[in-house]
Amino acid sequence: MDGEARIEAARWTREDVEALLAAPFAELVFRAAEVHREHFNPNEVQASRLVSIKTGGCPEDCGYCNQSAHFKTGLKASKLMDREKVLAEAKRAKAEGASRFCMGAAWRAPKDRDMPELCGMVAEVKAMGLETCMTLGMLSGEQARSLSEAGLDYYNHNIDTSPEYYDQVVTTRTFEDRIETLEEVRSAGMKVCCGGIVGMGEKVEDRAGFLLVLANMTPPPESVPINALMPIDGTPLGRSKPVSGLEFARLIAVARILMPRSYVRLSAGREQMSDETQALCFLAGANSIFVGDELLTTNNPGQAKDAALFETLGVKLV
Ligand code: SAM
Ligand code: DTB
Ligand code: SF4
Repeated sequence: MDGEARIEAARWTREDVEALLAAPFAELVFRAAEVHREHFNPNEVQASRLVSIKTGGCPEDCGYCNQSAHFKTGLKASKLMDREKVLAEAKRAKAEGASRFCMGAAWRAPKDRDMPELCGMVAEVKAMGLETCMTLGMLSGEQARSLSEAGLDYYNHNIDTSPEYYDQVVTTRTFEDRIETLEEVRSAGMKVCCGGIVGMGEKVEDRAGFLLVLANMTPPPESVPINALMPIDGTPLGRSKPVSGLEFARLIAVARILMPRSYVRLSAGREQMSDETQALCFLAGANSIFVGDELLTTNNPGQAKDAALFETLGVKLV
């Protein structure tokens, strides 16, 4: 069977995903760990570093986000970071062991006039020997092509939740808008980083719908960040009920089984997770994290804590 036919044959149904989400925990994690070992070294975890190159003041109303101008979160907005500062951050990330540098901007979409500067950042970060990733909001085909030509390896653009729950979370754009940008990213030849958030008051069916869309993308995203909501005071979702460690690990296991060859990233939320929950997630097939002491605007465990955890687990960050 050629590659394309194999991908076609591997389409998942809603029933498949719901059955996995309801499976006995030990069996599920065991199967996920088996799938993980078939495609990856289970003792290696990929390390990405985030930096917010344009913070706050965003016109979108994503109900989880610290950076939306619609909510009073107390965050100070700033303009696009100077290239020199971005490069200094990338240098630090590399020295601290990150292999990928992800630049995030609080925009609905980049302006065409910012593209040369953004492309310059990509080229220079790449020349430092880091993989490059950006997340800037929606892209036109032309913008996607110029980032790709500048050397951008990955574009992050999350679907965040199920198509059915999406308008409860964001009203200033549609689920379909997200898919259109993802298609532009693919057509421009970049790798796709696409995932979402749990703990936003969604139902189990929404988690199933969310994973189903990701798993049936052809091909599935190379990188799948699963974020636990970082609750932000002042946002509509700031008081949502947190997801337990076991529920989170279950989701990781299902993502691993549905997308055997993708990097599944244990993303936002590690700050609130115990070492034991994180270890369970790595056993269940998570094989990527954000390193460093901050994400975009919120906290992350940082180098000393992570070094101790990975030493204990015998896991190498790559
Ligand atoms: N503005 C761009 C966009 O929305 O695509 C890029 C930056 S945005 C902050 C990137 C992703 O971060 C969102 O899609 C969401 O999945 C995640 N995120 C934002 N706020 C979060 C929070 N409070 N907790 C967990 N994840 C969050
Ligand atoms: C993703 O899925 N998670 C990252 C990255 N992509 C851009 C962002 C997490 C943000 C957490 C909240 C904050 O720090 O503001
Ligand atoms: Fe803006 Fe992105 Fe935050 Fe939504 S998630 S408000 S688009 S920065």
